[in-house]
Amino acid sequence: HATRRREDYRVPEYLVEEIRLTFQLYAESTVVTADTVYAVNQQSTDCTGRLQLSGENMELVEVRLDGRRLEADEFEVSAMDLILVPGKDRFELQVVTRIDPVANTALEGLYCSNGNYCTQCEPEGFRRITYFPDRPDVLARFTTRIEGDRQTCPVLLSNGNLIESGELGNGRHYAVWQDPFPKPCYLFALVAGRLVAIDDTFTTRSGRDIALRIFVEARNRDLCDHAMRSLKKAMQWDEDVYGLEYDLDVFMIVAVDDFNMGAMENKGLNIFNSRCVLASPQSATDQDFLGIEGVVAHEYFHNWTGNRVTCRDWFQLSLKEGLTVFRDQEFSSDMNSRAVQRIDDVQLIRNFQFREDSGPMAHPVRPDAYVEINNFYTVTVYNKGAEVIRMMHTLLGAADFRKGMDLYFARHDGQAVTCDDFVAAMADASGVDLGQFKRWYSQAGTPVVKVSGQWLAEKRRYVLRLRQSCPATPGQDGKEPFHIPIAVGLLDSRGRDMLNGDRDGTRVLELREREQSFSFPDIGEKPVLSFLRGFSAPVKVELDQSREELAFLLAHDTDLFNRWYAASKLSEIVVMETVARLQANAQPVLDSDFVAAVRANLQRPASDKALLALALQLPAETYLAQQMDTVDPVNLHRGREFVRSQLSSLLADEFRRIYDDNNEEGEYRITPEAMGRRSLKNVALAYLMARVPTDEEIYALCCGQYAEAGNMTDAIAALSCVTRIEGRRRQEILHHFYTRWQADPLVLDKWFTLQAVSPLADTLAEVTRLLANPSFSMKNPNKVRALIGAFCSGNHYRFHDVSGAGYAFLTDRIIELNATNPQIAARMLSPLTVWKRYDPVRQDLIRRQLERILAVDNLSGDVYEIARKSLQ
Ligand code: DPP
Ligand code: ZN
Repeated sequence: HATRRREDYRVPEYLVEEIRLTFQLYAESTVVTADTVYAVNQQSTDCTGRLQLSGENMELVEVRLDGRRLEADEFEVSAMDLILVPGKDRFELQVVTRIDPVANTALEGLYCSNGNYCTQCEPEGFRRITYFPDRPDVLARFTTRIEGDRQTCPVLLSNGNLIESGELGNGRHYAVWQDPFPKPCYLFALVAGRLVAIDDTFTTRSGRDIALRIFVEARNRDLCDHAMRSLKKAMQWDEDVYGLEYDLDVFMIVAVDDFNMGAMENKGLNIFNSRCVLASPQSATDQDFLGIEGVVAHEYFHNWTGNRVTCRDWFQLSLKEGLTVFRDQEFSSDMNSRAVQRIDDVQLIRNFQFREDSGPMAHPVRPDAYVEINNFYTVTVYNKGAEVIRMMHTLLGAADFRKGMDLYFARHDGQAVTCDDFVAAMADASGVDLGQFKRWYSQAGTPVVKVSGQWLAEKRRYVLRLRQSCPATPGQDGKEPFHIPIAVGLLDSRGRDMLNGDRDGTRVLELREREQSFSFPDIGEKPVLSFLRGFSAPVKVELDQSREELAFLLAHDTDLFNRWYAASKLSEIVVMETVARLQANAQPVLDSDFVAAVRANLQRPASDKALLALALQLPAETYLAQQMDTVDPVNLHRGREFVRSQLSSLLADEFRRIYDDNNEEGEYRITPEAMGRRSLKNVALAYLMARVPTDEEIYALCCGQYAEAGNMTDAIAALSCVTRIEGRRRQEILHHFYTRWQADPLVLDKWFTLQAVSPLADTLAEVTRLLANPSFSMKNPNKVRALIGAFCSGNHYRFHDVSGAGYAFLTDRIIELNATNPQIAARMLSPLTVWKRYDPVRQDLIRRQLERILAVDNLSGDVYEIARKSLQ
């Protein structure tokens, strides 16, 4: 398993002028003929004369150079590549390969899902289709001819425009697609199968009509409206906000059930995990609706940030992903509640990215080395990458940021470029010096900012002292200081902003030194500090604020994000205090000031119900675990549950009133207001159901909600409360749900997950039994994530059972998946990677499982890399 390094980048020795592909589709034996025109790259200084093409898992049928069939001694072929010496500067190579899409369980390259053909080529799947320079800096014009059976494959699709189609006899037909835009092969796509299309159109601002088509299996025909609406909104938004128009005449989305990722931005032919397309109020939750809108937009936005301007090499992945995540987050903020969107995005950073950044897989937003690039489609590259773009947006301001984007496209349209090129465009367009800022791309780890504030009464001055540091990460011992935008506000005793910053009461400080002070004149009373408003940088904050101050911020901060932050910080302090008492074998007690603050929050008229719902939720165990020196899963769970059940009893009347006030469900709508109301109601229900012992009337209320729910959000909310409580009725209601939704794999994913995250004692036994359920399949990544992923990553308490049974269970599954789908196997490893954070007994149990994984024969590079780094 070789390591690749960013510093070893060389420009390609040969470029591709065009490629003509012919696919003769047969289930177990598809023949691919690739006619490719190569020419020596004038920029290249390597003159080896060797043409080295990547290729894996295929049978090579024949190779022709300018029409002449090459003898076996005229090329070298290995398990990884094909090498020949063409002896000329420009030539046409024909490569014929044979592949088996049915046997392809890795879901990379060409494979079958429910009998339909589809492809996934990012990052390195094209090399499983034909021998080719499979790297993003080789851009080519593609023409694709597909031949297939008319009965089983009435629909034949590829990138670009359909230029020809017709009959072949023998019940077969063909279609030829041509993509006018040169692209790297990772953006190639082919789809063939029995699909139906949902059609619409979008007129661009220059007046071109674009045909929009979503292809699904016939049974899903009625589930595409939301995705189509989302697509049109995204197209409009990209024109309005960035002046970016779509460039082909047709834009297609295809939904498939078996897919490793969420979706893929292939030029003009996006392929989606059906989870990110299909929705109806009966079968999808509000979160699903929001997720679909976000992913549809994300893939659409890639057309400019990713496709028109692409990456030079895979170390630059965040160039397109960080930027495109930032764009989809902003889109969703404009379509829905900005504050709620921000809180959701920050929770992802705090719960998962911070954990990655402090563990053995910590890597910079622009990694320096990898064994398997699939392992670097991470929360760091994507979500921290988006935070890095967001910080530039904050430092430059919206207008200059837009100028930077315009310059980036003007300079680089049609090119494969680097993160440095992007930052250079931003710096040149704005005049802002981003030299120090670029450390966000090269240094891993989460910076810590220590804060102390002092009000000098006689000088009427407030002084803020900030100190930054960043812990060592693998391969990076010392770190240079970061350039950190810190948005702050100061509130007076009535909760009014005291600063006249550029953005109503908020000032953005630029922390560049290890230690720096900022002084605020004309502060006539002792202010309450509202720090890191809107989470203006992905850092950990060390700031001693009293519970009174936090309660004050929760009630008054003009920055809605920071109100939520204060609520979350307050709950964190109270839960961790309870955990500490449990660890000391002391009786836990709930802080009455905390209860009073929550009560006041419940009694205040809620202007934004979704925000209130978020403020009421206690931080997740995966987040709280990071706050412990040695993670103690049992007391962590007990402490958090104690706080939940205490709030439930002490505030039962308030929660009941909130539930009743928000229970009216007229016609189902997915507006931010309606979603906010549902989430507040369901948070109240969850608290009511958290009372120990269960209140019978409430239990009946919850079952009633399940039985009468007209939408999946309410049904799942009720079901999820019931699955946390042992008993016969739990079995009945789970059985009812299963029977009702047996034919809908996406809904069954929810059913698997609910059982996997249950805190009940026999959850692992139940999860193990569910592996044998006829609706479960280890071949389907959604099912693996819904059951195994949910248990191991979403059930911290039961997964970390001190018997080690959870660890052994996961290891067995990883070893199984290693042989069929290495990408998914490697993903599943993540809860084991942070083993050093646990006690010696658990450490030892996990380490032995990691060693067991490393001893497996034919271990994939994907799994090897993560297991190996975890043990180092
Ligand atoms: N499908 C992945 C995404 O869009 C990889 N490009 O983020
Ligand atoms: Zn993406």
